[in-house]
Amino acid sequence: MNSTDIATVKSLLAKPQKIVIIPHKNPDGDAIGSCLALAHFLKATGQNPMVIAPNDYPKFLKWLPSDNLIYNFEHQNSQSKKLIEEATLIFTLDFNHFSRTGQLEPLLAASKADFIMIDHHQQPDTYARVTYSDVNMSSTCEMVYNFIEALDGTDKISKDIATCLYTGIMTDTGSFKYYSTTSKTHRVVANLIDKGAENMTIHQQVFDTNSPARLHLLGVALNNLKILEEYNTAYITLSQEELDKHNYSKGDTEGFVNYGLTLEGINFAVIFIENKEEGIIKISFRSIGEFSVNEFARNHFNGGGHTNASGGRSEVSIAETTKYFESLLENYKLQLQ
Ligand SMILES: [Mn+2]
Repeated sequence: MNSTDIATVKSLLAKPQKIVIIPHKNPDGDAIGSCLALAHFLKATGQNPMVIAPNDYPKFLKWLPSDNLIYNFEHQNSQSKKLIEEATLIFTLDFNHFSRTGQLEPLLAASKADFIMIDHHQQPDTYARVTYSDVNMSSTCEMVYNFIEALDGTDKISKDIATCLYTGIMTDTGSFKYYSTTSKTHRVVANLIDKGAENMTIHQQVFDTNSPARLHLLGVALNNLKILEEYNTAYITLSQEELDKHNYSKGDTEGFVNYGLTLEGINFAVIFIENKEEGIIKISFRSIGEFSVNEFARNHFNGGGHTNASGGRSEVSIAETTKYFESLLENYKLQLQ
């Protein structure tokens, strides 16, 4: 953030505001972690913020210190609507276009509130009064740490805030191994541990609380893995029937896509997951190196994200989707080497 932005934020927060904080739809660890951390921080400064998630978040994040600061728009619909309509200041975290919020989009578009965007995705929209966007950042949580630091607020970082921020940085960096993980990221994380984040416990809460059904579903996913050596590509499919058979619940397939990248020589990994209720195939893309899955998802699958991690969707069957996907690879053969 530049000094003008910092001054603007300081003056906005110098008076009592009606604040809501919004993560993207299907919020992940970084989205929920950053929103809750910011909510706890703003509360510590005397504000009274509320997080409104467009829909539910995964079980492996439910242990985060939320202190009833979070509404699920699908469950607390009228309360959430009212809060957004009355808001004077709206933070949008870990996304940069209203369309990423699903059903919240028309409410946000109609709002007269001042917007503050904190986000690390590419090609940010221009709706915010203050846009803190940096695509080189590991995570929105690292940016929220910087944001708090810019407001001279690090002494207000409680154990709860540190825990939320640590969780988001850990999940968005693949446990500190992705390209975007810098020495600065590690310094922030070290400070968060000093502020009380219990790194080992957080890791266990997120990664070591599998149900037997989830591990069996992973077995199915790995069994379905298809390797296209010619294109240094591997992909996984999961049908609705396979999900149902293993009592699928939200978040169960988190991280499955990454297994493709653990194969030697594979630079591009994809997972196609059928969602009968929404009538779509949900797709996650991951890459190693310079091949941009952000552009790939934008160009072919109605999505986007980061250079090495993105998402998209398809409205035809899994079989048709993967056939189309395979047909695209010839054009990218060189880039995928
Ligand atoms: Mn993120």
